[in-house]
Amino acid sequence: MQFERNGYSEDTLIRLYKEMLRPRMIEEKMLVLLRQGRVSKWFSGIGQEAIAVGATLALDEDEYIMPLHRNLGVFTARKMPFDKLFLQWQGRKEGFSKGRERSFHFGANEYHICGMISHLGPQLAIADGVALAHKLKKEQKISLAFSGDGGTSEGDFHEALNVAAVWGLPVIFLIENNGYGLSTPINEQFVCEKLSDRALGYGMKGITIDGNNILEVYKTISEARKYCIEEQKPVLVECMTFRMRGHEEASGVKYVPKELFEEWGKKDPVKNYEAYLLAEGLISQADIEAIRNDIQKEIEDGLAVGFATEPVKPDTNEELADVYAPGNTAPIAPSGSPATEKKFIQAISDGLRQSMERHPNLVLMGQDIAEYGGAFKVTEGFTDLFGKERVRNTPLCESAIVGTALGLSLKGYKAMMEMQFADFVTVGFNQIINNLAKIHYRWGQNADVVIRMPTGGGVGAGPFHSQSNEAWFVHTPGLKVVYPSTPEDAKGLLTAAINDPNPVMFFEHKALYRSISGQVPDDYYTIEIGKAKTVSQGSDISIITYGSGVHWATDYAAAHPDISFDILDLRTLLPLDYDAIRDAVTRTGKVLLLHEDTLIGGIGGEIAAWISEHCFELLDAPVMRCASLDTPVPFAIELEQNFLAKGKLHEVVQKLMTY
Ligand SMILES: Cc1ncc(C[n+]2csc(CCOP(=O)(O)OP(=O)(O)O)c2C)c(N)n1
Repeated sequence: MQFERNGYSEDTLIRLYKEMLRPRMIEEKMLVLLRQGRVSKWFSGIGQEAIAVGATLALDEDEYIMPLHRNLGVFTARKMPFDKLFLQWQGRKEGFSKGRERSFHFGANEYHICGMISHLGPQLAIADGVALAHKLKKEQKISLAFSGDGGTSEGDFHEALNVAAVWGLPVIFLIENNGYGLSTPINEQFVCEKLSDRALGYGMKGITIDGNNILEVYKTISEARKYCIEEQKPVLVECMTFRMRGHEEASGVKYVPKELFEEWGKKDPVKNYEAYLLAEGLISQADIEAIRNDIQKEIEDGLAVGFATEPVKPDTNEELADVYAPGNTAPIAPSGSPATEKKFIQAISDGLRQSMERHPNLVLMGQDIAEYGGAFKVTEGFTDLFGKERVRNTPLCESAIVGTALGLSLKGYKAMMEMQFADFVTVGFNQIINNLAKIHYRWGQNADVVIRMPTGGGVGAGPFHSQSNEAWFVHTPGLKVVYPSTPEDAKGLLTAAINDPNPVMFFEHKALYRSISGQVPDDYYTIEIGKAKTVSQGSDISIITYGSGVHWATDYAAAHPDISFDILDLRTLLPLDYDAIRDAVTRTGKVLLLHEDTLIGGIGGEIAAWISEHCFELLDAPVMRCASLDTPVPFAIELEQNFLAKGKLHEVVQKLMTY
């Protein structure tokens, strides 16, 4: 192996050595503990240390890194104390994730490390968001995200690189090409000659280097960093290396030809670099011994701390409390200004505009939302008011934009993403469910993101522009799900969602956009998330509903004055307002749960279960549900009318009345 000194000082050369030796020695110890059953799972990076260490040391300490499961060297080079790392791997409360995460699936803001989720590819777009924050603040900084060779086959890889290229983001995408993705060799993963060739397709620079040569990695990443900052562009760096152990320790290496271990064993990054330093007279055997002894001591001390701590004692209240980030969410009343009659959609636009004025750190992203004003024109005129930096058209890539929103949040920004239609959330689903929703519980980072979801049917738009998919998100701890039915609520709940430091799925029924009007205070105000509203009090039947269901219920009640209806508008589906639900049950003893969503697995089932568990004595009849047909949403207007819950309302009301 050929090492080029490149004028690096002796200090730098020795530092690189020490930092490469630390993860090697820690891993060797972990493998012993693993065999003794004292550590549960281990993904080895032995043989790949030069990449994690060289890249980390080439960056400033306050530049975010998005590492993966073989990058212990990132964590150690950022000087995370070994004792705390060991506590983390043991699942102890004193680790980085209070025992909630395993192996390398954690991050820490003070070390500027964003922890991975198992799905690998989603890491990449988070780096886009961090880089966007740097760009907006005109900071001379970059972010760096890792991918394996296998991970490059994920759509997230393509989306993240494309967004970075189109937006001119200073990101280094670093591929560790170690020959295998679990057992799959690279010739079954991709057929381009080099993975760095893909850069050309995104209009960015790509380079392939020897990932086992620490000086080559350090120099390449240092230069790439400079390039990213000066040119405000991303770079793709492919580091050739080899996985010297199994995918994870339990899985073995039977499928890897022996010759490869021999060949790559000769290219060991630590031994070769050590030999170079010795040959150049930069280090002596005695120095090496001393360095090894120091690291050994650090490991032994850390293990002693780790073994002395007790297993975590579960505290259910704390577990539940950490699902959401704390924040001041007290409602803000309008300051007595007049109210104006506004359509539902104007109220949303109003709330968004006033939030942009109130929060200079709020960035809007979505397809066609800039000059065009969005598919429904919610952001029309916004670029004139706030500029294209803060009102951003995105390429067609929902997953990357949700990831970018999270990256912005890491840097203290707020992000609002407009899904063009709620149906398209499926292609951003993973980032929402697994990254946004879980990140605070996992390692204390909040996701200050609102996703606006134009939703629902009734407009003859067919199966992919009409769905009600709110229940998918209600089932995901960590999200808030808000669903207003009136213009006043739409504005006040949207401003509240943007204030809230947590991820909020904000549903806007498209059929209400221009059909519903109401008085909306002109001033900025917020309405508390998690509070339902009694639309009318009655004594015969309580209809518990939200969104378009509120209008169906009130229309039906107006047409049937002989029945005394109690109507509760939930407004927030997660967290639910159980007090208001109980009050509604108390008033009538007969409950009808109404939603446009289909029946099976809809939120009506959840509320019905809660009522039967907690309000059984208050009931005079079984809780009944009125929901749409369990089919996809059909196109033909006759079929759609047949599908929608509205058409069944009369039947269910009669059933309940005659019970
Ligand atoms: C979306 C997803 N699919 C499959 C897996 C299972 N899995 C975990 S790591 C891995 C291989 C990854 O290979 P590569 O990206 O080359 O990284 P390496 O493990 O070689 O460092 C697979 C298939 C996963 N974690 N996530």
